[in-house]
Amino acid sequence: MRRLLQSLSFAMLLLPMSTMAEVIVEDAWVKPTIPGTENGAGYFVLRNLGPEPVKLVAVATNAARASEVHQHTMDEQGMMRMRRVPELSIAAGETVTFQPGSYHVMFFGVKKPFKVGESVAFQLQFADADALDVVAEVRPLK
Ligand SMILES: [Cu+2]
Repeated sequence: MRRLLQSLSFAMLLLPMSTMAEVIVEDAWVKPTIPGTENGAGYFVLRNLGPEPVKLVAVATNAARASEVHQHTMDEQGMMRMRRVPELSIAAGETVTFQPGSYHVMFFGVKKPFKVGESVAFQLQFADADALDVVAEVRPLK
């Protein structure tokens, strides 16, 4: 029994969770903050290349007082609203695009204005994969 436990834990050392989950971020950018406002938004393409689903559960940054994953939705009156997404599941092989009018990272209380040409660093945190550090370029809205 003891030997079985030892070989089990050895096998687990050889196969850490982080080698199973493989999530990548591409094309990260944030829009410039509007003068006089203190909220910002960030966008990117999130790809789950691994064989297991992953769950995005938090965003951390030093560039703002708080940051959250948000989704834009249409309400019954046809108005665009946004709501916080506490957990975003990404299936194996799935790509989720964060873009204006859809998913975005919301920055509350930016510490200094986001200006075109500068960059904003943040970290995506997953329930079941290693955190991803992202550096997003500030780009004008097209
Ligand atoms: Cu938002």
